[in-house]
Amino acid sequence: MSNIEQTLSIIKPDAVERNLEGEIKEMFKSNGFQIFKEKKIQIEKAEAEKFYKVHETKPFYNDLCDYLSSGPIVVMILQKENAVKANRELMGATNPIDAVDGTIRKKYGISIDKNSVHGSDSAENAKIEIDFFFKD
Ligand code: IDP
Ligand code: MG
Repeated sequence: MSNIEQTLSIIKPDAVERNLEGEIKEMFKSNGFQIFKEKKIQIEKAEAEKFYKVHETKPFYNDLCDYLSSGPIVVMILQKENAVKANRELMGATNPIDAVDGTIRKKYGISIDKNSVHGSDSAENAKIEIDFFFKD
């Protein structure tokens, strides 16, 4: 049975800053994702705090929110069969050191905090995150 899904992807400031937007989008497209919607924005720290609220008790929360709001990002709705899981696989592990060959984080990630991309971790969170950036 077909299960076309949408998931939220973000090209994070470290990757936008290194002009990797085009190459990363090409990786999504060549792996069968359709970029359904996209926009390049810079968010306020307060918005980053809201977006990453699930991590508010973590020691890295403040730095994470400073970082996500530190420069332009590209937010995208990606569409594909089982897009949530497929995107997590293409992104690779949170820490680029642990990411396997062929993944975006292996290829472009600098460190656990500057790991180039965000991707929703469940279908439920994908809906919440898509609404967060694209509901208007
Ligand atoms: P994910 O991005 O692979 O879903 P999460 O555990 O949801 O990883 O963490 C969100 C983001 O927080 C990560 O992408 C990374 O940028 C940052 N992060 C996660 N763990 C650490 C850490 O131990 N130190 C610093 N930053 C972290
Ligand atoms: Mg996550």
